[in-house]
Amino acid sequence: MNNNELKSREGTEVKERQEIKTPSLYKVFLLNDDYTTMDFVVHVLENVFRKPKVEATQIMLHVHKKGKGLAGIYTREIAETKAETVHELARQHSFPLKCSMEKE
Ligand code: TYC
Repeated sequence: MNNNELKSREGTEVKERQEIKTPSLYKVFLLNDDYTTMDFVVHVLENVFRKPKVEATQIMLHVHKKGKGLAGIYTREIAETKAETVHELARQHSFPLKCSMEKE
């Protein structure tokens, strides 16, 4: 008898229809622009994406040189909230910093 099966009182095995779905994951990218300061991008990577300073600096420089870079991978709602937080923080500081999301 596995996890999805219960024993009824008559001793008959009854399968419960329990669907177990693994959530889809989404990549959150930071996009380069000409106006957001390097310090602010590093601050966002440290405080929103919880990256250590050295890694945050490496990601920021990658975005600066290549145009975009991976900030983190999350389930959909968490990825959406991270992107919203970045856009709101950027807006508050009058920077045009943007994120994008891609389903893995
Ligand atoms: N290109 C910006 C500058 O030269 C720095 C920057 C890096 C901006 C990464 C956005 O996602 C970004 N000040």
